[in-house]
Amino acid sequence: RPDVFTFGETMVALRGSGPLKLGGTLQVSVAGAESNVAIGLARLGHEVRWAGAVGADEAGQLVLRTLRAEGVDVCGAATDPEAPTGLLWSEPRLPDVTRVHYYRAGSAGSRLTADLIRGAFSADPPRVLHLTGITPSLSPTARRAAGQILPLARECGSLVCLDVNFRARLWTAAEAAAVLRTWVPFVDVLIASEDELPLCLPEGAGARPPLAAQAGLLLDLGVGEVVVKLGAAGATGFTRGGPLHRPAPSVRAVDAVGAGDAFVAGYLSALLDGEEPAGRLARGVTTGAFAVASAGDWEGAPTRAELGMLDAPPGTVVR
Ligand code: KDG
Repeated sequence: RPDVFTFGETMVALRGSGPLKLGGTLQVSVAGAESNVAIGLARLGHEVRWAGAVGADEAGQLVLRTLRAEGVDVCGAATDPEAPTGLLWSEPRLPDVTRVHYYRAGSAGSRLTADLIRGAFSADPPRVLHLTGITPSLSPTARRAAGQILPLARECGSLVCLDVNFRARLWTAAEAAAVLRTWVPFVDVLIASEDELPLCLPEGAGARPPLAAQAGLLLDLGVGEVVVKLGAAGATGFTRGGPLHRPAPSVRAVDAVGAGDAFVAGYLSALLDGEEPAGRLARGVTTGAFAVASAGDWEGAPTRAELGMLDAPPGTVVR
């Protein structure tokens, strides 16, 4: 069975080099939180299946060709003849501030259905199901697809990993919380940034208890591991065994977009290899650092042989 099954919307990504309103040249690639994770895992040698819908257009071909080229199984992907592939423009506005503009309302990816996702999952249930909080924000059908796969994953013995990935441009915090809270009982590994974690807490948990107390509430609800991504400060994992912190390797920051997805890929890779939480955090912050040090969401994801490269002193030439 595949190591990981994931699904969601993957779009064409157009990346400018400065303010978009000034024109200039764009670099064309693809982006989607779940497919970023899929590529990160495939580069590390894992067997990964991605499902989602693309339009019957050149942009959809670019998405599928890219995923295939990266070794991601797309046999569960569908082409929707009635809607276009979504589009994302990213604009590096300041050295450390990137603005993202979505053109995805009504896109093929947002119209993914429960039938499509159930079929792709059931064809060969994976060891790990990975999903994000972006998918339920896309449309009622996408929300149903994600909601229905959770009990199925439990039945099939797949471990469930959820990355909250709250996108304020797509829905409100109240809408997100109403959905994510109902998902928590099905989640084994819950990954979030510090500001996203409260979206998963039960109603009445108070405005914002301390981080360890938030994690404690989630562990009490049956989550096995709560992992909080802290950006340049690294990540902290909470399990019944207590908290564990791992600082991030320091790198020259080029583009932080995609770092969270890269972290998830590294974390799950180590989990699939049977590593303990400390080893999972260590690989997560390493793959996250690769993403920060490279342009693009997934392009800089390391292979297994490259994982040790961050330890090389500045000026190293590998011959
Ligand atoms: O995590 C990076 C993602 O934000 C990017 O790839 C696009 O999936 C995306 C989204 O919905 O923002």
